[in-house]
Amino acid sequence: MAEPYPGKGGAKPSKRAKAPTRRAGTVALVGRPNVGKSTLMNALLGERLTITSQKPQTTRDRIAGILSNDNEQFVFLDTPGIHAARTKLGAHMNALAEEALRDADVVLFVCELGGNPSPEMAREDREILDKVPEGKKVVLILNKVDRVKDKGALFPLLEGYAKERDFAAIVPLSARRTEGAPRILAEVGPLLPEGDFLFPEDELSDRPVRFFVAEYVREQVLRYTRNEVPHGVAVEVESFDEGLRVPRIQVVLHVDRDSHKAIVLGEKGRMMKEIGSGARARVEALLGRQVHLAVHVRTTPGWYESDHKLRELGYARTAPTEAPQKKRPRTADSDPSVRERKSTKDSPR
Ligand SMILES: Nc1nc2c(ncn2[C@@H]2O[C@H](COP(=O)(O)OP(=O)(O)O)[C@@H](O)[C@H]2O)c(=O)[nH]1
Ligand SMILES: [Mg+2]
Repeated sequence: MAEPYPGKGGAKPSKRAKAPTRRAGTVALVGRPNVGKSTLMNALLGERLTITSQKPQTTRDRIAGILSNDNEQFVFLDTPGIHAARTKLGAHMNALAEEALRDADVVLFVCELGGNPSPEMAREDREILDKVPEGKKVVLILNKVDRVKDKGALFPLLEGYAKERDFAAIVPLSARRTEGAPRILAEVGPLLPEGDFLFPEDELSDRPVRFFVAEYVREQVLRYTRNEVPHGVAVEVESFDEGLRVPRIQVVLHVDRDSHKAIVLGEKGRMMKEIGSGARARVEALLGRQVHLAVHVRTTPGWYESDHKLRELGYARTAPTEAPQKKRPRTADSDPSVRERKSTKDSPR
């Protein structure tokens, strides 16, 4: 009698037909400000999704970046750097990061290396590591290895850091170059819990496009301004008219003081022009289509100290004092445009 299923005789068809295990989970990128968390997230996603800069406290929110392959879905959570907060905004940022490191399935703990790194973990790093609950799966990322002059110094360093915790893996890399990304995915994949995908597989983020529009404007402000100006800036998308052939986006850039307004506008509005066109290019790259972007500047003194304003600007969905809640990123159909772009990119034309 002919065997109904190809392959070795004897095995039960149900076993052979079994689908491979699917895994999905949240992976929080945490660490001090400026160690390269956002750069690493973009390297992992293969997209310049989140904003990065040379200035600390660039990331103010917890932002999910989603990467799916056939059997694994990584929901990376980029978080603000944990720091000594001086404002309500700062406290809120720390709370977001700490919530992410408690709730995520896996933690990517990012440290940076300097030219002559010490084999001992810095106190500030250790303080963050101490916040990670016992038993959490932690992968240690030693970023910026390109800066280490004597690569031989890496061996004692790996040994020293390994004493701090039973890390699932230690990966030295340069997030600016993307070669390290496959290694991280290979280490983290098996650590993800078994289960169904948390998001549709073509989704890139849990955030709506308008969130990234605001971020890309802020990124340009970070790029062109100095000192306290970038920290006193918040961006609000007032309207987003998608019905037009070229979507029209109106944005308000809140600054802390009138003197900052003059700086951001620049001579004859020149700086504002640069900020607007830089941000527009980023939005167009994300959406894969042309947009019209108009940016207006408004003085809103002390917005970062006002609970009301923070909420209005989207920075205080969870009050820093609230008890931590087990939270999965939003699964609502909140970001059709980011998703749309992903699928067009993957399709043959
Ligand atoms: N030399 C070097 N610089 C890096 C590397 N990764 C990130 N950076 C830089 O470090 C700065 C902070 O990066 P960012 O991703 O914004 O840090 P975050 O605050 O931890 O999110 C930026 O200027 C990055 O270009 C790296 O591998 N090597
Ligand atoms: Mg960041």
